[in-house]
Amino acid sequence: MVREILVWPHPVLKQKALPVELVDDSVRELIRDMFESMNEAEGVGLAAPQIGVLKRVIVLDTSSKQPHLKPVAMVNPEILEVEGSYVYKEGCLSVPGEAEDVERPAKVTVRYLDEQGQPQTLTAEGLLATAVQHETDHLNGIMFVDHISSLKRELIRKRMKKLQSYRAERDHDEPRAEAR
Ligand code: QAP
Ligand code: CO
Repeated sequence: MVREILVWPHPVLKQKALPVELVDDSVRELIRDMFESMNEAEGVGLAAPQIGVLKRVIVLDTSSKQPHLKPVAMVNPEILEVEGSYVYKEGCLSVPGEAEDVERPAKVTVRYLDEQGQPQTLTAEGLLATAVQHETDHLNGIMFVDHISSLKRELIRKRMKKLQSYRAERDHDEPRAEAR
């Protein structure tokens, strides 16, 4: 089922997600919903808090730009090692229409549980390395806009407020007074 993606600065996006105790059918259903929601929105990554679920689960699919890589779901991901530096113009499905340069390590080694609950270790470079870091940030309440200047962040905050009020009106809700 495609789920609604929360728009920053929704308060849930500031919260820390909880570890998954057991990878059971409910977690596999969550993963399926996350893939469906990410694919519908044409994203390369999605974290559970973005659909309002405060669990440590992320999905990634950079195969459009890294054709040798397959979509992957990670439960309780932990970045063990990082190396180098890489700048990528990042976006986020929770910050629609915005993109800004973010510098992060170029290469990461991440340990996680797969959909069967089996521990896995993956070393990623390029877009996938950026995506792993962007999505694990979400599990700690960190957004890519927390990595840019406060001036840019506040401009984006204003545009998100306008977008939200436009959407509310379109959906026949009341526009928020301060955004009118
Ligand atoms: C995170 O972001 C990411 O504004 C995933 O209008 C970003 O999939 C990982 C998207 C960059 C690595 C590098 C954003 C789609 C998708 C938008 C996304 C939009 C439509 C963002
Ligand atoms: Co994001």
